[in-house]
Amino acid sequence: MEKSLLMVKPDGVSRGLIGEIISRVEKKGFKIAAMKMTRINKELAKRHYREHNGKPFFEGLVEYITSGPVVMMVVEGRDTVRVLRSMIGTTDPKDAPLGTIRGDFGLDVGRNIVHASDSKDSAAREISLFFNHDEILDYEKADNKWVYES
Ligand code: DAT
Ligand code: MG
Repeated sequence: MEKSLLMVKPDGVSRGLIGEIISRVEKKGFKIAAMKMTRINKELAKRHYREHNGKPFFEGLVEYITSGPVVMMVVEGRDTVRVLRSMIGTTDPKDAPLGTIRGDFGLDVGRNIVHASDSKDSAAREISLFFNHDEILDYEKADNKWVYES
């Protein structure tokens, strides 16, 4: 099954949205294969967001993401990368559809609550940035036979 990295950013943690976000992921049928609360250091933040290095918002983005604890998850299921991106909504929460995490809870592109990998390649890179192999757990969810037809 496909894996993606989902992060509750410092604003999501501070605003008490961890449970809400985990709940949506679980209710959708996904498996949480790994999870931790941590504070990202500047170096790791810059590596994670390397594609944005040099953009006007880069420094602010690194400040924001390192400003407090985050909750990191490896989420596993069918088409996880694509489905999680649609569940979080577009980058600017003002434009994100209601029903998405960003659309329901945010108003500022610089405080958009969650991160989710945007491709399978990014997912593999980002997961290896934040998790060791032995932190990603292999177990079977009891509801799998109801979430998937086959
Ligand atoms: P996404 O997080 O939807 O993948 P992205 O990869 O384009 O979006 O940008 C990474 C983060 O950078 C995004 O979550 C919030 C911040 N960001 C992007 N564009 C921005 C902008 N124009 N002003 C301020 N922050 C921005
Ligand atoms: Mg991105």
